[in-house]
Amino acid sequence: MLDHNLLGGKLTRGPSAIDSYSLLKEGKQLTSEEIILISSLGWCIEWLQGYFLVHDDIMDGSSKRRGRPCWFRLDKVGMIAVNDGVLLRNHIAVILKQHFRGKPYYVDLLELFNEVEYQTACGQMIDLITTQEKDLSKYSLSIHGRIVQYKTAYYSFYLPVSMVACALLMAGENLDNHANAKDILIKMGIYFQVQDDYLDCFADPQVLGKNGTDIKDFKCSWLVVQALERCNEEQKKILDENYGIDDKACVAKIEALYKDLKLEDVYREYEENTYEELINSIEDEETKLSKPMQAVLKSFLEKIYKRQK
Ligand code: GPP
Ligand code: MG
Ligand code: MG
Ligand code: MG
Repeated sequence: MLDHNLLGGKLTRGPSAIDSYSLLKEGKQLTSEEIILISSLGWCIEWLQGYFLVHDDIMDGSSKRRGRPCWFRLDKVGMIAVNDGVLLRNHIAVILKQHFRGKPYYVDLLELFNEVEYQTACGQMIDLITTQEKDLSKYSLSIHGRIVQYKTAYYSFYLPVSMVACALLMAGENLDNHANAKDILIKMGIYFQVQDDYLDCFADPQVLGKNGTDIKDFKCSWLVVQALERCNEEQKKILDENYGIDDKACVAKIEALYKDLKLEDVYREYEENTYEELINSIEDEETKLSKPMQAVLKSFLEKIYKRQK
């Protein structure tokens, strides 16, 4: 179960904790204890991610993940996957207890994981109930932003930096208040999920390691929101009649509509503008970020800019 659900992904979140810690220590050599502690924290995010994905794939009715069948799709697994997700989630507490029980920031770490899991589950809730209502008139950029801020940005971007900041602050390092970085991290998380929504339809499934499900699932994806803003009456009819129907021909009609509306170009422009805006706000004097924190944020941004999977 662990081999299937913890390995084989991009590992963007776990190692970013270690990179961030090194950058914030400004090149000072890490002790072997620090390396073990920060690596354990990095792995906690990967276990959290493993748990989210096992459950998310059931909820989204997905078939592939990381180039393999989703865990619940295996004959020997099925709905046992629900409990496996709970086990993955509970091991975060096991890891934290093993390595951090005696540290002054132990409770802060536990609270951080609880808070972020709660935010993610709230995002997942809005993501799912909007698909039940099947009402395209409710889909807009602002509801999309709300869903993705909660379901993705907190755990993928705010969590790694907060975790590292927590370990550093409590270890007595003189770190600037990372609250200023929070807005930027959330914006980056939204950008990351817009990429995920785009790739769901436009990426090669072989490269992506998963098949798109957003169209058949009636998701409030960035693509459908852009389509709604640009379609004429005839195209709106295609959306109304085919979006959210689990049928290859209906999905193909939506994909063709996205191509007609040139959403690939719209996305490319969004990506360029967002990248530039993020770099500007990281470097903006008004944001009052220290040079090491700027380096952390830039390294996150470079990792995701123009990603293909
Ligand atoms: C990504 O959405 C969001 C998550 C993986 C959070 C799941 C939260 C839970 C509480 C289970 P997505 O469905 O677009 O991701 P993907 O495209 O990888 O399936
Ligand atoms: Mg989902
Ligand atoms: Mg999903
Ligand atoms: Mg997705």
